[in-house]
Amino acid sequence: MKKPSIFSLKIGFTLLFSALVLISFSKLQTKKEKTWEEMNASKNVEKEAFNDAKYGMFIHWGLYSIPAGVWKEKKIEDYGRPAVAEWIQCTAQIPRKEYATLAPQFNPVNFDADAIAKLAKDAGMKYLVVTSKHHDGFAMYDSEVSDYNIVDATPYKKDVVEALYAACQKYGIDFGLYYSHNIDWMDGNDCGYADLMASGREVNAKAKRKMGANIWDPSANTFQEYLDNKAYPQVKEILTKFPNLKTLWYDMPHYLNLEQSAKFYKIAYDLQPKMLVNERVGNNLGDFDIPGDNKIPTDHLSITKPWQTVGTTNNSWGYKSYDEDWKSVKELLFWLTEIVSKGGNYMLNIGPTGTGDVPQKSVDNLKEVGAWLSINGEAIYNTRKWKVTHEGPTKLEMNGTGERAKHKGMKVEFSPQDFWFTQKDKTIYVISLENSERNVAITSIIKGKDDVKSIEMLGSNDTVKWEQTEEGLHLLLPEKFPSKIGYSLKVVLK
Ligand code: JFZ
Repeated sequence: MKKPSIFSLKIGFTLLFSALVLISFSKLQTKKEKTWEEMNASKNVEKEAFNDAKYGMFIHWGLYSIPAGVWKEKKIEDYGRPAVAEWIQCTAQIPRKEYATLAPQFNPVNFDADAIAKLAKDAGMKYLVVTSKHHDGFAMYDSEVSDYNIVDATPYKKDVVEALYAACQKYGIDFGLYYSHNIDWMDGNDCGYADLMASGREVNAKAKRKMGANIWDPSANTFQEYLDNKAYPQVKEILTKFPNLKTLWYDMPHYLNLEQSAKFYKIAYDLQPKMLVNERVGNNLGDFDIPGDNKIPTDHLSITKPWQTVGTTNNSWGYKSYDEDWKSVKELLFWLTEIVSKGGNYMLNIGPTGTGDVPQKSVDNLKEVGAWLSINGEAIYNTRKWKVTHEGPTKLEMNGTGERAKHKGMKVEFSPQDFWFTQKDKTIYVISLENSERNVAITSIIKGKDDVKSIEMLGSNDTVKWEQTEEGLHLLLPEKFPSKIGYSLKVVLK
């Protein structure tokens, strides 16, 4: 057989070499970092599922549940603001070593993860988010990164996040974690305040007030060392220990720069690419927005991302021993209905006590709302906002935790002419929170614009009598109402 000439060998090697270069370059290309837009856009299915879920449980639980709003016999309000119980270390400026003496006292023997997950289920909640580490820096899971955690630093020695994670899987409740990535009063130094001021970046009012920074007893390490040695590694470890999360709920990002927020987002994406990250990752890098705590947005039409309002069952996230100002069932139904009619999600908080009990009023009210949802849930879950969110005489604005606390013992009354709307395909759901009248008129569903084919009351087999004109719908409702509070109509359009 004729030997190949030098020339053809050279050609062969050149072709082989260029093929290798091309392959490695294309590999590099595929390795090219994804942009935030690409990572965010890859979660559209999960965003739709988030928009379908509508209602979930938030849990704030930690060392702060022991003092429960009181430090050295003085209420948190008498130290200043914020007055929510989980801020006690900051508001009362408790030195790190002194606050850490709570850890050996933490022995929540009454904690029952199964009961809490079942409560979420019975409450009609579709997901649950629990504080894995709040601003005090104490981890409620078995952390390898820091011994300042419930397994290594308390007599209880059990991983409550793991227990809740397993219980939620048992009841089919989607699971998420809260992580305070910027503020950490044990190890976070000044939570980046000095870096922020040195950077010359635009500083908002909260940042000017050093809101949330540990300025009374900061840790000796730098903020960057906190990020590198605690925050980034802990986020990686919770996303590795709990591999099937639906959402990661970062909080209070105000001092973080774009690069730091982007790193927190990327860590989440690389470990759980289908998990949604909330806007408090910072610098507008969230997959879903949070209009504010206990805040129902009035500008919901300008919110382009999926969004979620978080709310307390009284006026504190962490358990506060003397806060008995519980939202009534009717008020909770108002929050849920108003938020869902505007296209949002409602995540409602419980604050277990230092012994692991859930306040009974929270349990009772959540179960009542769950009973309402077992009849009216079709008007809430899997719906989207309609062109009209609400009609009627009652206008109720909810503008934040502090705001509501001023309306002590808030009474919410509505008229039988107050209606909220949701939509699914060619069906409009009409929700009322009063059932004192059988003769009602709905002016937003007009003949010639939204012609009605049929109307039924959810949970009832009785006939709804109706007539539609250019002025709207005139109805005679059945004598019996399926729910104690209000009712829902399923209005199918032609
Ligand atoms: C934060 C935390 O500080 C608080 O302890 C709790 O965890 C809550 C859910 O989140 O509080 C906030 C954060 C942001 C706003 C208000 C309270 N905000 O932007 O209006």
